[in-house]
Amino acid sequence: MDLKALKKCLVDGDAAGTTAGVKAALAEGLSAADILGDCLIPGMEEVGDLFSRAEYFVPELLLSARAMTQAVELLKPELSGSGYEAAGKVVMGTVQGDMHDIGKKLVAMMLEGNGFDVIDLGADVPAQRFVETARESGATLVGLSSLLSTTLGAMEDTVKALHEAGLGEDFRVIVGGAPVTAEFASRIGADGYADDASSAVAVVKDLIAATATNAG
Ligand code: B1M
Repeated sequence: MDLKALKKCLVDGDAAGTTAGVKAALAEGLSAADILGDCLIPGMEEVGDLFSRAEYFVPELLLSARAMTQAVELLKPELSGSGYEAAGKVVMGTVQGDMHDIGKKLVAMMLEGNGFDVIDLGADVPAQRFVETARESGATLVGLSSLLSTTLGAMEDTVKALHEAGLGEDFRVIVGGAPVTAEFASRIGADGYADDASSAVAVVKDLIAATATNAG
């Protein structure tokens, strides 16, 4: 499979070509992580660069996003294995005002693949919905995603609402997304920060292990 051709399909917003390319790459034995890391994620970065240079506009972003979403769905079975006991329950979502959900979906899939039970609330999620879902489900960890610098305030408000909701001593919040930094995460009182999906899994595991150690 020519990964350059696959990347071009994604950048061109050709969903049929992208899904056919992903199927061919999987059939040739490439791993989901390699297809994502060497081809699809750099492809979306290129789409963002084209948008920044005003060569692409929102319709082109939407076409590439649709192709990426379909590709990610195809990779889901490999990213999220099944059949083992849940390592913990996590609520995930993109904060209010922000419609970007591809990166958050990837984080959710990687967590599922590592044995976590994930409740994915989608995008544009109000703070109170995170609070209510965490309370009703008994999840001990919430993951918040933001892709817009204009929704970092909603992320801060959501972290505050979750910490003020009295969800228990073991409750933790992690944050991530392109404009989020470790410094910002710590300033708004988040318990963890990760800059990509695989480090998010490591951070979630560490936070849950630390609360289990403290409890023991
Ligand atoms: Co928009 N958009 N977009 N967009 N978009 C960006 C984010 C932008 C950087 C493009 C640019 O200008 N270069 C820019 C934001 C600038 C800023 O605020 N700093 C931007 C803009 C401006 C906008 C609009 C305002 C455009 C407009 O209407 N004028 C508008 C906003 C709408 C809204 O949300 N209210 C808008 C709309 C859209 C679409 C709807 C068309 C579409 C999203 C479709 C969808 O998600 N279903 C879209 C897209 C596709 C993008 C780009 C091109 C690609 C985003 C993406 O999917 N990346 C993006 C440019 C870019 O990122 N280079 C852009 C691939 C994905 C795998 O990466 O999401 O970063 P990412 O996730 C990573 C990490 O960030 C991390 O792990 C993931 C996997 O490694 N991560 C976490 C994410 N969440 C995490 C949570 C964690 C841990 C890690 O813990 C909980």
